[in-house]
Amino acid sequence: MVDTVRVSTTDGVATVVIDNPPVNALGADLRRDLMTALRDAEADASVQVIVLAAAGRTWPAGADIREFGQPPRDPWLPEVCSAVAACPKPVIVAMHGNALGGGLELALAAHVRLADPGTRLGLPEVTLGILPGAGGTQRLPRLIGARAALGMMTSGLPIPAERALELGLIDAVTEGEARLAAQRLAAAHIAGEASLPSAAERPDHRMDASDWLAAVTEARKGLGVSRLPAPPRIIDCVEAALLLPEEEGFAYERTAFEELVSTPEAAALRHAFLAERRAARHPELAATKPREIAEIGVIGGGLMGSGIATACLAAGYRVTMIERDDQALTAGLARVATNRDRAVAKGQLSVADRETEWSRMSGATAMSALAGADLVIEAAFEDEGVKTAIFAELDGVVKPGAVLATNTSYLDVNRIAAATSRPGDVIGLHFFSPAQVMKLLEVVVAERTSPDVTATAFALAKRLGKVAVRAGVCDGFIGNRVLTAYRTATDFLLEDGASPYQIDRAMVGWGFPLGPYQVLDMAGLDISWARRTRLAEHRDPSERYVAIGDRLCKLGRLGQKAGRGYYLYAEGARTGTEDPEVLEVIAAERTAKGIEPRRITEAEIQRRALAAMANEGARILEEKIAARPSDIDLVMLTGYGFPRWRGGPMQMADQVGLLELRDTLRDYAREEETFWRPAALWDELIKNGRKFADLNAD
Ligand code: T1G
Repeated sequence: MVDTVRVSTTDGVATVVIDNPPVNALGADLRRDLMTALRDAEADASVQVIVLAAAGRTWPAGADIREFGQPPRDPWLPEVCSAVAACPKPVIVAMHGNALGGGLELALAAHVRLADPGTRLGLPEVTLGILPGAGGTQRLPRLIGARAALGMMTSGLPIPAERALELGLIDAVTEGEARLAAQRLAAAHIAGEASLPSAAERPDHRMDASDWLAAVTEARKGLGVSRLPAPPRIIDCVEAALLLPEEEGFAYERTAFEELVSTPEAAALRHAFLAERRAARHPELAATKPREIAEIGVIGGGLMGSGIATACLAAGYRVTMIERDDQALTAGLARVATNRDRAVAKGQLSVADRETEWSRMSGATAMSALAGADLVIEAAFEDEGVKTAIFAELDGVVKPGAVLATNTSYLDVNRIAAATSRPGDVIGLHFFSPAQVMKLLEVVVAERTSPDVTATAFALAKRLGKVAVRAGVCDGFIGNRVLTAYRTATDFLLEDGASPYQIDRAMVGWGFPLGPYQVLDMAGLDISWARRTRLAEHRDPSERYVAIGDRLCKLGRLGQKAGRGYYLYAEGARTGTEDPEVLEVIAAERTAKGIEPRRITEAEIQRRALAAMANEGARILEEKIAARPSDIDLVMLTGYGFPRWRGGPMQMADQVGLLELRDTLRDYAREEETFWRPAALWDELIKNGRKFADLNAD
C-alpha cells in the first residue's frame, strides 16, 4: 500500500504532507492516512502545531470523483474535516495550485489558511450536479458571508488567492511557498513571537441574520427555474447553516448531498468530466512523442482560417496566414486582428500583450512562406479538388517532418493525403466555428497517418485549450453523422404531422439551447442542402427522403442570412417568427406523398431524436470511427449543444435502457427499415448484459 501522507516533526511543528498524485484527490486511502496522521500528531506531546500541506502540483483538488456511485468507504470526508476542526492543536493549511471542492472544505475546517500567490480556490461541485458535501455549505458562508459563499457555490467558479484574502477565506497570500510560510508561522507561534488568528477574531456572518436571509432570497430569485437540482439545494443548505443548530446543519447538508449524488444529472455530469479526460487516452499514443510545433501555417483567411489562426496565435505560436492575393490576405489578417481586439475589450488580453502577440502573426500570398512551418492547417474552400491541389503544392514546399492538416468537415482525408508523397504526415483537424471559441476539435486519423502525428494533434489541442476527440475517416466523422441522423428523424416527423416550431419547442424543452430548425436557420439551410445534393447519387431510392428542406432552399429560404428559412426574420433579427408559408410547403409535401398528418407528442419527438442519435452512435462504434461511446457523447456535448446534464446520446441510452431503446428502434423500423434498423451492437450488449458505458475502457 502506498502511503499517501508523509509526516515530519521539528521543534514542536508536525508537518503533514499529502502525496496522492496527480491532484491529491481525497480518496479513501488518503482520508484514512490523514486521520491517522492527525490523531498521531494530537497524541504526540511534543507536537504543538500541525502544518497540513500537499506535494506535487496542487493542494487536494477535491474528493475522488471516481469513487462516486460506489459504496462510500470510511472515513468519510466530512469526518476528516470535523476531526481537523476539533483538533485541540492549531492546524495551519498551506495551499497551492487548485484548492477545490473537498480540498477547500478540508482547509475551511482548519484554524489558519495560507495560500501561494497562484492558488485558485473554489467549490465546483455544482458543475458535477452535486454540492459541497464536507461542510462547505456550512463553514464557507460563516467565514465570507452568505452572498459571496452562494456566488462561489452556485457558479462553481474558482477565485484567485488575492480575492480569497479580501473575502476572509484565507489569512494570508504567502511570499513564496506556503508550506515554508506555514512552518515559519508555527515556529513563531511556539516561540511566542506571533499569534495565530483565533476563531474569536474572525467575523461570524451568522451575526447578521437579516443580510444572510436576504442573500438566500436573492439567490433563489436569481436561479429562476433551474433545470438542475443542485443549485436550489445549495441555497437550502446555506439557509440551514443559519437557521439550524450546527450539527443539524451539517446533517442537512449530508442528506442533500446524498440526494444529489445519486441523480441522473450528477451521473451525467461526472460522465462528462471523465469523458473529457479519457478522450486523449489511446493505447497506441501512450508511448508516442508528439512532434515539436512552434511555427504554424494557416491556409485560408476566411471565417474558419482566421478563427484557427486566432486560436493558434492566442496559444503562443508563430502563425503565418496564406491567402491567394493581397486583398484576401488583408481581409484575413483583419479578421484575426478584430478577434484579438475583442479579447482586449473583454479584458482577456492586455494591450501590451496584444502588441507582443501580433509580432508573431504574419501573412503571405506565396506557399513558399511555409517552408519553415512545423504544422500547416489548411482551411480552404470545402472542395476535394481545391484541397488536393493545395496539399500537392505543400508537399513540394514544407520541410520534412512538417505535419499537414486539413480542416475539412466531411471530405475523405485519405484522398487528400494521397495527393502528397508523405501521407503519414497528413491528418484531419476539424475545428468548429468560431474556431477561436468552440472547444471541440475532431482529430480525423487517416489510414496512413503516423501515430506521432496523431499525438501531435492531441498535444496541439491541449495547448489550444480544446477538447480533442479522435475520429476515423467517413462522411461527417462523428458529430455531423449524429447530427444528420437527428435531423433525419425530425424531418420524418415534419412529414408525418409535426411542425418545425413544435419540434424546436420539444427539443429546447428537453435541454438543447436551440431546436434543430432554429439551428438550421442560423447555420444556413444551403449547407446541409449541399451535403444532401452531394450524397444524392449514393442515396438508396428505396429509402425515405424528405425534400422539405430542398423545397425551402429552392424558394430562397436559406435561413437567417436570407431573412427567412423555417422562420421569418425581421430586419437584423436573430429570433424568427413562425411562418404559415412554411407550413403550406410542408402540407404540400405531405399531399404529394399521400401522407395524412397525424398527432405527434413532445415525448415522441424527444424519444425519436434520442433513438436516432444513439443508433447512429452505435453504428459509428461498430465502424470504429469512434474509439468509445464517451467520445461520441463528448462530441455532442462540446460541439452540438447536447445538454451536459444529460451526458450525451450514449449516456442517455444507458439511462433509458438499451432493451427499451432497441425495441423502440425496431418499432420505428417497421415504418422505415433502413434508417431505423437497430445497429447489431444493441443486441450484442443486451445479450451480454452490458451497457455502452462498459465500452468506455479507461
Ligand atoms: N477526482 C479524481 N480524479 C481527478 C479529480 C478528482 N476530483 N480531478 C482531476 N482528476 C484527474 C483527472 O481525471 C486526470 O486524470 C488528472 O487528474 C489530471 O486532471 C465532498 C464531493 C484540478 C483543475 O471538481 O477541475 O470534492 O486523465 O487533466 O487540466 O464536496 O482536474 O490523468 O487519469 O483535469 O491540470 C470537486 C475537478 C470534486 C475538481 C486540474 N473537485 N478537477 O486540471 O488536469 S467533488 C473538482 C479539475 C468534491 C466534496 C465534493 C481539474 C484541475 P488522468 P486534468 P488539469
